[in-house]
Amino acid sequence: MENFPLINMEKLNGDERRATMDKIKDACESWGFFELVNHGISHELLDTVERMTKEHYKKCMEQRFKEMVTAKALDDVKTEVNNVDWESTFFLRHLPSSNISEIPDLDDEYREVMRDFASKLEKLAEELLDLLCENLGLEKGYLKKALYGSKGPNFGTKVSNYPPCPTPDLIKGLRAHTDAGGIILLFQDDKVSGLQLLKDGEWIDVPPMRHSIVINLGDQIEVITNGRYKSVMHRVIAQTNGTRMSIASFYNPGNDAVIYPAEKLVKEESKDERIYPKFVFDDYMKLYAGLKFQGKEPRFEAMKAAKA
Ligand SMILES: O=C(O)CCC(=O)C(=O)O
Ligand SMILES: [Fe+2]
Repeated sequence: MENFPLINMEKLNGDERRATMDKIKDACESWGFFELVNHGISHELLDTVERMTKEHYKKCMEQRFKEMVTAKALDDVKTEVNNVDWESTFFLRHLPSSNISEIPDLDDEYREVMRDFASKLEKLAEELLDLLCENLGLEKGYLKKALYGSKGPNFGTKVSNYPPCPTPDLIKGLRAHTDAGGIILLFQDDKVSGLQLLKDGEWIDVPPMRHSIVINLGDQIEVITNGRYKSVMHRVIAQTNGTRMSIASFYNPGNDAVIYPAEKLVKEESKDERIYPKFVFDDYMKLYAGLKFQGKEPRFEAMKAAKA
């Protein structure tokens, strides 16, 4: 088994640029996931985000999670649970407009740190989209534009903690799914593991690594690249020991963005039998809300049927 793809972004500036671009290409084609180091976001900022997120969890979220577990009797399940996840989360929206000031229970300092973190991640996402364009033979800016719509992308952060779970074989931290959107940037706990991706029928751990950012591709990138790059199923296994922090930021199309395969990536001879539909992103999201934990194929099929 090959190793999980690790990309050192510093090498994009030197004579190893070509090899690094190839590594990104292979990761996009064969994994749908890769891990970045030397991504330009300072370790100091990452450490602050991690410390404050963990403090916030202890102070404001942990007790609430325990109460939810008791209320739903999840601490003593005997059979598999398929309708809840063993996670404690809250969501921050950054674009098209920020809601950080409206989220209750956050210290001003934490709000400020998360704003700063989000703006750095937004830049990193756009830099990555251009690297993907280069590898795909699309003009610079193509993917950003494809996701833009009339008001720019939806960009948001899901802050999660996965507390220790007595029955990880019966309840998932997060059930298997592909992400609906564009490109996802994940800052995960450097010690407590749990994230796995499905590759060639096998669940593979995404290894925790201090100060790294894990990237994965969503359904929209699969559609726009006409399937050259695929969104990949992933899940979180709850652990019996330790609370796992994960901060996933979703760089998604604008609500009214029209998503379809890039002309350049659709072969002349297969134009009559297009596999991927054309649709408005918001329509896809409405469907995703109810079908998240099923494969993406029924979603693509439904979008095709909706147009017909
Ligand atoms: O917590 C993680 O590592 C992954 C979260 C995730 O896949 C999601 O929220 O879509
Ligand atoms: Fe996900």
